[in-house]
Amino acid sequence: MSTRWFGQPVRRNEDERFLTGKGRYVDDLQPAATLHAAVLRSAVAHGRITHLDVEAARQLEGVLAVWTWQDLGDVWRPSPMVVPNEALIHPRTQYPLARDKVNYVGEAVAFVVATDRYIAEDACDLIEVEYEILPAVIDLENAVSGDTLVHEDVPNNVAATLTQQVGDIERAIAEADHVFTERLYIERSAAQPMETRAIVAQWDSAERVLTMWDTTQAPLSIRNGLAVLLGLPENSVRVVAPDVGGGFGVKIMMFYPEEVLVPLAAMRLGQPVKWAEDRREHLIASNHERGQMHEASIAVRSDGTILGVKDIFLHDAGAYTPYGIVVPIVTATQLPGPYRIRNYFSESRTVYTNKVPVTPYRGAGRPHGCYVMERLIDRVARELEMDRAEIRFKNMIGPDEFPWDVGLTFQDGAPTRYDSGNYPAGLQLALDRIDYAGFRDLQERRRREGRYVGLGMASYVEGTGIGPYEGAHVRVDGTAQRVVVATCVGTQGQGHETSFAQIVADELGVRPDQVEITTGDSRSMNWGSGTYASRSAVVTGNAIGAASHAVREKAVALAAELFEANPADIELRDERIFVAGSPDSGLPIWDIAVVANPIRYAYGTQAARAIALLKQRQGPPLPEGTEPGLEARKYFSPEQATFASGNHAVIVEVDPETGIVTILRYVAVHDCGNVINPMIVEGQVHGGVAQGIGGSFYERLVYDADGQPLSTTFMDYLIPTAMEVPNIEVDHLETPSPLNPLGIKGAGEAGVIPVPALMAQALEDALGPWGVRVTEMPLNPGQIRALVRDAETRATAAEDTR
Ligand code: MCN
Repeated sequence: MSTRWFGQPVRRNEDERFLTGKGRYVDDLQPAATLHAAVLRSAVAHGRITHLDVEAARQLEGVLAVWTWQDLGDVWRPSPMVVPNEALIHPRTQYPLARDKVNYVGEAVAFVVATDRYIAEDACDLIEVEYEILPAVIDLENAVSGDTLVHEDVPNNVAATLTQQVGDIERAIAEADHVFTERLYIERSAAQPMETRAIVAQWDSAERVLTMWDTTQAPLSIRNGLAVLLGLPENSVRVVAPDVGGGFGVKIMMFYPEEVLVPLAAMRLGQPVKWAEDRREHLIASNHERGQMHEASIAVRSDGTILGVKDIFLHDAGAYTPYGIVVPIVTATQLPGPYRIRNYFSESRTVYTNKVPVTPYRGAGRPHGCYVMERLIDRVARELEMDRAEIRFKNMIGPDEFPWDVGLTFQDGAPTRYDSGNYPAGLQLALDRIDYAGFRDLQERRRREGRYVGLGMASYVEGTGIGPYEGAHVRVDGTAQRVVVATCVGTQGQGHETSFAQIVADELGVRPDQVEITTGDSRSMNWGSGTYASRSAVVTGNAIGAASHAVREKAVALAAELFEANPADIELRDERIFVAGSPDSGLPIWDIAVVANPIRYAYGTQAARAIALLKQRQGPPLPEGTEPGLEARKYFSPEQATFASGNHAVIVEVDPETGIVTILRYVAVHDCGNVINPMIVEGQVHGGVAQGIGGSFYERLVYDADGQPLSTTFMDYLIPTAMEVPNIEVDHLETPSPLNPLGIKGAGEAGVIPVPALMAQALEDALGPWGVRVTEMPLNPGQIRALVRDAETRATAAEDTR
């Protein structure tokens, strides 16, 4: 019996390496004579550099270089604007080292290279730097109205105003029976991968080749950018992302200053240079996300039909916009979610503040959009006294309404057009799993015991798998009896070595553990862009599918010739290639790879029978028009995003005295089209939900009024642990995407998206007796307790006036 690997919960090929401590991370690399770098960072949020003296640092024994901006020559250029947009009229990107002004605490001011990290850090302490401190722009609303400017030439600190609309929102509002408005806030948080950022660079002056090992999610983009910046041919720069301990978006950036400074130092000093970020640096100087303030209105009929949504919001960009306005675009275009919204108006202002720059972090703008939409629906349900599930079903796009054009332009410039899905079925499944029908009884019973439980539900749609393209090279190595696959996406824990191998295994009739996937090495593929936007399964997966298929066709053609059979009758299964009906008479696929390489079989191999068969033929060793080697390279370029979706439901218990929330049950119904590996997808959903729980209750990046970050260690910035993350029950719904041959949609970010929305609703439900209203996230126990107290005070005041 042959197995179809696609769809199976195959154990991960990479796990043995990780679980036995054999992973190879950047900080594990220690080429001979490696030097170590450290960065002096701004201690003030906004200031002019009035004095900068590095002489004492240069004199310290063991120091090889201390650079300020003046030492960088031509390389002192702003980092590229990765995703330009017409609406972004005031783009600003960061220079590798600040010149006369700093714009956030953590901005790089000077760079030191020494024989060890201790000396490099000591040298940083010897650098004299003085600032004229300027008022800091911290609060989002003050930023747009105040006189204080982050960049003097950007009026009101507004980098971009983006309007997206469909239908006629003013008419919808005028015709509505009710219009409800909410002010909603989501605070900053950040990815916090287990492995912080790290770089090792080595310059081979004889070969004139620069090799950089980097925790980046986009090795090819970094390679291309570095080649331009350093004036080297592209193939003289090799960027490798080896094992990477999580990225979640924060490692997609191009360029962080160190990605320029470390390779430059390696070239100039002629010795390898290493820089590995510590956690404090990561918290204060690697990019953040979230941070939006919305004022949103929903227009409805009395029966709960949504007529339109209007959303005006401020997006905190931090000090620079290296990733353009991708995050607010995603928020705006994904806010309508699975609902039939014919009239929609969104206006975002992207606002500079004196904080760490904002670039996409898992979910990339979607948790905020989902939060706003779901909060609005909850408000309608409450005001109209409707069941919250019923109002959702009433307004959901039906399974027969695809393709559904939301009428907006997505982050890739293509239409936000949902390709397939079944949103009501997903919600129903989540509600059945969590026993929504029986919940009111449970809630009543618990309340009688003095316990407060609440249920939440939330739904989202997620654009995944955007272009422009990715490629793959698939080669059967007959001697090693392995299939070797090169891609150029990076991997940070997503299990690509297994899920991609499953696609290959099906095409070539081998096992996934016989397929070796290389990711993240710019030498193995020349074109591609990276791992982000939950795109690798869709884009690389389909490129791998196409390349494996091409290899299969080549093997079939060769075998047909050897067996004097019709190609249509050739099958591949269990590592063998044979004429249908007579598997025993076939050959191992590995032998076909050997005969596909006439040079190799000239040296003698074990594929004797295949060679003998081949020699019986007339003519050249390979059929005419056949290239040697059982290998192929293919690319896949999707025309637009494919839209995944999901529905989560939760039951929480809240202690009104302490504000502590316990998650009693968590159900995630997820639709990412055809699932390659359900176990991996479940892991992806689990990880996303855990980060969503962090963003709902624990993770908050706090700045004081002067722009000093207060969350600079894991004592202050709390990450949920296994104690806080409940058992997550995952169910898959599979509505294949019609936009790619494998019918896949992305899965990597999904889990995180609906969590704050869901938790807000569950909190309100649990604290129903107090009439608590949730308008911001995250909420810690003190804030939840304060919400209860405020509600009590309001109730007492109302009593008194009566
Ligand atoms: N998959 C599948 N079937 C599908 C869709 C996906 O089996 N229908 C599998 C894929 O083959 C892959 C994994 O699920 O093994 C995730 O695939 P995909 O959704 O394509 O996401 P990417 O591989 O492009 O990864 C990026 C995505 C993003 S954007 C963030 S952020 C994120 C995430 O993945 N960061 C992660 N998941 C992460 N997981 C870990 N462990 N670490 C991170 O940094």
